[in-house]
Amino acid sequence: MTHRKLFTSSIAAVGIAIVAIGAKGQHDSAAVQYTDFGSTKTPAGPAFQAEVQPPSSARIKEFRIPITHETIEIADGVTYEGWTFGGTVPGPTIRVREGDLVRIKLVNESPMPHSIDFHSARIPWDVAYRSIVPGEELSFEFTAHDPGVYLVHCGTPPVTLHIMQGMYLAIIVDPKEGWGTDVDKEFVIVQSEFYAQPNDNGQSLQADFASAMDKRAKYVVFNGRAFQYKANPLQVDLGDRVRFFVVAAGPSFRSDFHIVGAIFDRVYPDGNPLNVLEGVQTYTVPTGGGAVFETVFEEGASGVGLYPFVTHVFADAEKGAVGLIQVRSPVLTASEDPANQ
Ligand SMILES: [Cu+2]
Repeated sequence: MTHRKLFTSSIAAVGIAIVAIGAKGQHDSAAVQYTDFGSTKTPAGPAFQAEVQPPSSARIKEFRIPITHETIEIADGVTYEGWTFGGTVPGPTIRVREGDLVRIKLVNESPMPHSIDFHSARIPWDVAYRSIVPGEELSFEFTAHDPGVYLVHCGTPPVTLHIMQGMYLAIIVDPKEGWGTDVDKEFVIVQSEFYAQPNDNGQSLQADFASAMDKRAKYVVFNGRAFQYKANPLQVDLGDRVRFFVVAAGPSFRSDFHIVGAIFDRVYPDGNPLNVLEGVQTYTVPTGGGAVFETVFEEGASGVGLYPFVTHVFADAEKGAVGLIQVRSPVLTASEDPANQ
């Protein structure tokens, strides 16, 4: 699929508003893109939408991020009393370009104090990342100077609790000159873990802080739910170059990211293309870090078939951090054609 098709569908899908300012015909760089994550929730069923679209050309990007407390599904049929940015766990992926001005409006619609910490911003912690009380709003802005893929999380103490409750998301800052390759599909994978125990009414699970302090996770997940991409594989076509933006939200586990049956021809630690590794089997994304991974699925080299992606810390993969990529041929081969069965 081409970039252009992807971009067109993204505009329709997320319902963002691009508001031109200044004279008619002015270049896109004089536009403001406004996204309200209270009204554009990331689809979470049947699996959290992992595929992401390129950033718009607007040089100013504004995001309204509501904080809410929600009952979320963290494994098949297992619900959890979580805390969210934008109503989902993880929260919505934010995507901007290097040099963009990013304006954040955080709105606390929950019954307790929370905050937000952007690893992509160079900004005073005591001003931008302070906790806000129920009903309070906080606005700040930063210029996205540093390309990469970063963790965004709640930093209100105890931070372990606020992260394990689900308060994290990924922000992608695309390099000014692009990533250097043309990809056909891009996916965001946020790894995190849940520490859970039954709640008082026995309906849902709730936080188990003692387990969190012992690092005894109940589930380790990609994009908020155990095994969701095993049931609903990520779909790519034969011949596709695929880029993965991987973030390890923790609160305490890293991600040793690996695709069974594939090799990454490039990995950018922290997502900065100045850091480039070639020919990588497994790369560790540290807790609180991110990395960009690229591979090609082509005939004779990771061709048509199924490819598990895991954290190669297998005790964590057994708890849910495993998914599948399905590589399909746009044209059926003789053995796949039902007419030949
Ligand atoms: Cu919080």
